Amino acid sequence: MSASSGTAAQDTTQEVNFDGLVGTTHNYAGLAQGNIASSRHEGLISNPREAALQGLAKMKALHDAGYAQGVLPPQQRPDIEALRRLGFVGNAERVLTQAAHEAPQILRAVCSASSMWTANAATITPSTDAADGRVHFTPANLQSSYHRSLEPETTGRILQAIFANEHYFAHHQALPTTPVFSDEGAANHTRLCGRYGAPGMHLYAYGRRAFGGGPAPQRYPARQTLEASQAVARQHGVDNGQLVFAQQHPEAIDAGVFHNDVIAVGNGPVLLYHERAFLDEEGTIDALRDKLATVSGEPLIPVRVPEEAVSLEDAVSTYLFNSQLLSNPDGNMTLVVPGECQENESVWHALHSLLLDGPNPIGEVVVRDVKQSMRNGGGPACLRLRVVLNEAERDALSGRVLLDDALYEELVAWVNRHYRDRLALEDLGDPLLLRESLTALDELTGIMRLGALYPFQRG
Ligand code: SUG
Repeated sequence: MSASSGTAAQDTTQEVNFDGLVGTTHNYAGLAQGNIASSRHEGLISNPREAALQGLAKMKALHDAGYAQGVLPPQQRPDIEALRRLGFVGNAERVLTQAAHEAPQILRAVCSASSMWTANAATITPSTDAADGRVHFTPANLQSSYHRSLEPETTGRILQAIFANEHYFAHHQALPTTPVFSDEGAANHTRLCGRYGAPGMHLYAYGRRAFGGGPAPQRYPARQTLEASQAVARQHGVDNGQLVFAQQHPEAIDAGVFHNDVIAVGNGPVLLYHERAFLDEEGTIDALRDKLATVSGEPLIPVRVPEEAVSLEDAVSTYLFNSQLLSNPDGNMTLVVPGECQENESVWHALHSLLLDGPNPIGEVVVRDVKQSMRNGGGPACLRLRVVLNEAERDALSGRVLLDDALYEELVAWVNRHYRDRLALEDLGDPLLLRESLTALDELTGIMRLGALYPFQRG
């Protein structure tokens, strides 16, 4: 495994994957409707330390292979301010113990470590594709679920702290928090291109239209609306010629594909997808082919996985498509898949026969164990937010957020110092857990040089 920044010698643009550090309260609360793994594992004892170390090990492996790797800090959980907003009063410990007694379901939600899945943190447009030549950020409102709707405010603050230089970076408010503009961020957005530094094509996948009706899933919620995707593209000033909006197959959502990144992944000119990812497969692929050719001169390389090779059910249980597809200097690509793919015979076979031996640039498969996250429906691709940056933009980053050996060692030691290796739902109301979490976060902002990020640090 080894990485590249593109083929043109003068192009310094790279994709930087910003992974979310798993928080101290990582647990299995069964909070996410339509996410089969989350429902299936409700009540399981979690291991926050192992979860955080698995995430860091993935980051380190990609860093060692030469890919640019970033880190995003977790959010403050338990979210005491969220409980106060719901009428719990007194000091933090009282608020916590009262919630544990009176509203254990709400307590679960305000303890979720769901900010680890940074593919849902925001949608990003690289400077090459934005009208004003800056990198644009819109935090996802995540309004489909209460526990995730607690994230956008802090997400915005974290992104603004890291991408602070206004000359290079532009930040937007999250879309209005209402079902019409339901937005789950980059998990439903894929940029296709030739070189990273050349203009690209933006595929926005949505689950339903808010206005005008049309097909929609029957069983599970569609978490992204067309109207939300259009608004984000408009905020970022992306030209119409660079946009394709495609509806997810409602049957896929009803089979547990709650985000498009559970059923498709793209990188460069390659789109790896399951035949039931999109409602109109042919129309979507044709539109992508035409627009990519016009925008970049690059032929689209669709890699289609048919139902007969991998069923929707296997795609959802193994997260084959929730892989990271990464570019290498020799023009080949590496696919980073979760361990579950290796455990499923038909998926493992398809990986070799269709992908590795097929007519496409995927030349290597790397298996990573992120089981603690997978049990909540978060694979390798959920754990990272892709930000395409040129050299000047990378130099303009604030804080210590690009992984190197020293930062990795410090973060591993920090996890080992502060994280529990066992957490049951009954432990969430433990005032000690709150104290441990705040101590850990306070130390983390020091390690990452991010200043006072969290409400408890701001008074
Ligand atoms: O929003 N799970 C997350 C998983 C997000 C995965 N992200 C991407 N596909 N990009 C969700 O469904 C479960 C939390 C719990 O049940 O404890 C949860 O929120």
